[in-house]
Amino acid sequence: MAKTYDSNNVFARILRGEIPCKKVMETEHALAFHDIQPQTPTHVLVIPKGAYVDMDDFTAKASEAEIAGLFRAVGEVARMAGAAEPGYRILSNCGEAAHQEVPHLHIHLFAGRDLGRMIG
Ligand code: D5M
Repeated sequence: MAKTYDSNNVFARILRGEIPCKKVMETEHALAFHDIQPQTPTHVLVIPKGAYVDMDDFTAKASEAEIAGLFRAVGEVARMAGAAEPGYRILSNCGEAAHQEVPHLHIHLFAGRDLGRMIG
């Protein structure tokens, strides 16, 4: 079922410059900024600039360039943060079952400590 994008969600407002963020980097297709409630020493959110509700919406509708651009940005942010070694975790909550809070696709990047073992 097609999802309706709420253009007043907090990340849409950040993209429009209506509310501030602690920017890490920006490219043609993506914006990365620090999470306001960090769960790890490094906790960055990477979002597409296009209006996509979640990973399901994004992978159904986005162009190849947007998809590549988002994932390139995730890798670049991890390298910028010095996290490629010893490593990091990425996660994207998609929909109600995953308790997604902000309805604009975002990829969490966690790093800066041992992240433990997590499956499911
Ligand atoms: O995660 C949503 C995440 O978004 C959560 O970790 C807090 C973060 N958040 C909420 N508002 C802001 C602002 N204004 N700046 C930065 N980070 C923010 P979810 O996967 O949807 O549960």
